[in-house]
Amino acid sequence: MASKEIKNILVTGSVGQIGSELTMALREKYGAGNVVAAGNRSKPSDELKNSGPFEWVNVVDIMQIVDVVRRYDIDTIVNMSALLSAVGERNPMLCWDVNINGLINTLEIARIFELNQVLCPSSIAVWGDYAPLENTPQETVLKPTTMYGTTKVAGELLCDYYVRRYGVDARGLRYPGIVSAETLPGGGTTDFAVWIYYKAIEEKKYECFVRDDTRLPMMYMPDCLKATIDLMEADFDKLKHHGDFNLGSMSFSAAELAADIRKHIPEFEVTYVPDERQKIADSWPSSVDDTAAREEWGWSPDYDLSEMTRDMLTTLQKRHDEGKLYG
Ligand code: AKB
Repeated sequence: MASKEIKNILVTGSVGQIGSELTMALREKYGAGNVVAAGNRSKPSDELKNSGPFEWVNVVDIMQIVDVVRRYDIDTIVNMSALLSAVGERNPMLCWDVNINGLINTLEIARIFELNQVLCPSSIAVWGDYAPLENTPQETVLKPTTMYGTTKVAGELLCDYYVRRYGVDARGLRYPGIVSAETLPGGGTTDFAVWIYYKAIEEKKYECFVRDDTRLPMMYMPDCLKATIDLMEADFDKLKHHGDFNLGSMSFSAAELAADIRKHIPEFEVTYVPDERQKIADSWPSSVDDTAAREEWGWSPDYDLSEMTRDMLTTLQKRHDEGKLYG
């Protein structure tokens, strides 16, 4: 089955940390009018709302998605709607509903309307008990300990099922923690790696909710956007995997991250007060083997920790000086 041309894209969850920047990157590439941003409850930024079409869509209601697909002649859906790991543990039923029913609605629409492609991100949260947590292989035991991880495993399996059973072009990648300076993350375990930069600029101190030796795979937003768009544009015939590509970039502990920030802000102080998110972080890998992504669609990251830190601090300091650190 050859890849079909991407023309009109719907991004659900476009108000979130990744969705907001991905929508803007897709608008740049495919034309602002051809990328519909959809949100559910959170208020979209002026940039998102004014730079192209914006629609309110609750992914759990299939007819709301159908309506937008018909009106805008959508051929590709990027399903970024999800409850993340920490917030998912506080409301497991809602997490299942949004992450799974939202995804299967999208896949069903792709099947019925013969869409060109569906992309649904997965996460390092698919791993847990029994998986090797160093250089975690592409193929290994998937026994997550959270509802979020459970929905991500089920989501990967659903994508692969729709590829095999119906010939739907469904793709997905296992995002590490994503660090970015535009939209704050909401409800994840890796959020500390974003907050630490904001607090370094704002208060020169941060109380971190995981232990100092907590080492997780992370990625800077420009690499996340590159990976997502590269996978969307990859030749389907060259893909052996579909919904579950491991995606590596950098790994660091919370203490190493703090030390890197201290190279720019020597007085920066971090205290470590682990909460319920520590258990989630402990169940996730510290690094992943992304050979399949490198071989099948040419993945290669650009940023390391020191480049990311320099860029994050420069961007946030500028916004702070203009009195709009939080937008
Ligand atoms: C989370 O922390 O829940 C997310 C993720 C790694 O999928 N950022």
